[in-house]
Amino acid sequence: MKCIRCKAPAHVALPSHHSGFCKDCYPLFFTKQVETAIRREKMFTFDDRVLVALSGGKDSLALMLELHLQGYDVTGLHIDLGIPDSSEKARKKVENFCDLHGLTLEVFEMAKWGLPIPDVKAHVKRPVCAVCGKMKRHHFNRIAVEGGFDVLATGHNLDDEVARLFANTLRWDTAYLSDQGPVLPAAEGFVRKVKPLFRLSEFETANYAFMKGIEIHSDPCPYASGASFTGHKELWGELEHRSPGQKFQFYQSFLKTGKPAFAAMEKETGATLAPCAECGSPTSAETCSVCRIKAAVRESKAKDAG
Ligand code: Q46
Ligand code: ZN
Repeated sequence: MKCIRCKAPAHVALPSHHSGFCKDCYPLFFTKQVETAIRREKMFTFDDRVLVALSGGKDSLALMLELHLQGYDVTGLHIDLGIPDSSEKARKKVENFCDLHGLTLEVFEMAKWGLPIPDVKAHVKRPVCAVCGKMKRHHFNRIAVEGGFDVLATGHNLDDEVARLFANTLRWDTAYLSDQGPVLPAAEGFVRKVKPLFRLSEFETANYAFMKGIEIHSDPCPYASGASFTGHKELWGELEHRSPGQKFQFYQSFLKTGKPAFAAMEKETGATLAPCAECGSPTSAETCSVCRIKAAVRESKAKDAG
């Protein structure tokens, strides 16, 4: 196969795009996809301050580098979860990456805030990943709002989005289906959230990270159950193999026809939000779920100690 741009031998084959690219042209394809996502979905402009959530994995670092190279005003935000061994390594990768590219980075430490994830694992009965995810989303939003950022960008790729959409569809979870998409508009207490990599697959993002020489944190989290959409991703991998382009079509069709219908349904049932009495984040209860979890862990630890 030859590179569709320059006719040199292709390095990466992309059946869903009926094309292939050489090493030099592939990053241009990647850039184009990100540009298209930002422009068509009106994600942000060059005047906006963009906070980028950085886990240390390939997707978030690839996104940060690409937005920086395109000239956007980006700041990285890493949440140090306080998980022994794992969190130090992830943080180091993010810090090294930002140093290397001269990028501004903010680090938020869960341990200093009073609730490292090992405490969640030890004291909360719910699955640790559900609580960890909730905590991360809470702090991403809070820090973006408090820092006056216009938008929060995350490295979710097409595979992540399709797997999540599929899981939401299997449950016909109308609340999640009404919200899912590459852009979640700003609302009272919530910053706008965007996913500029939603047109690119995990394979395509990994290729970009590799070609750009990005050093990523690839060790799995020691608390990962392995269940997080892995089965759905495998299923979709099979469908995509049989019929290249299926994933993108499924997602795009949902955005066009499914999402507006679910959004209209939810509009009628949506809860009203007010600031949390503890932290000020928007919530439908008096205190938000994150503050309630933190208080419950504090109580449980006190009980154990005394
Ligand atoms: S960090 Fe947190 Fe993940 Fe570890 S505890 Fe689960 S959610 S697996 S992306
Ligand atoms: Zn709160």
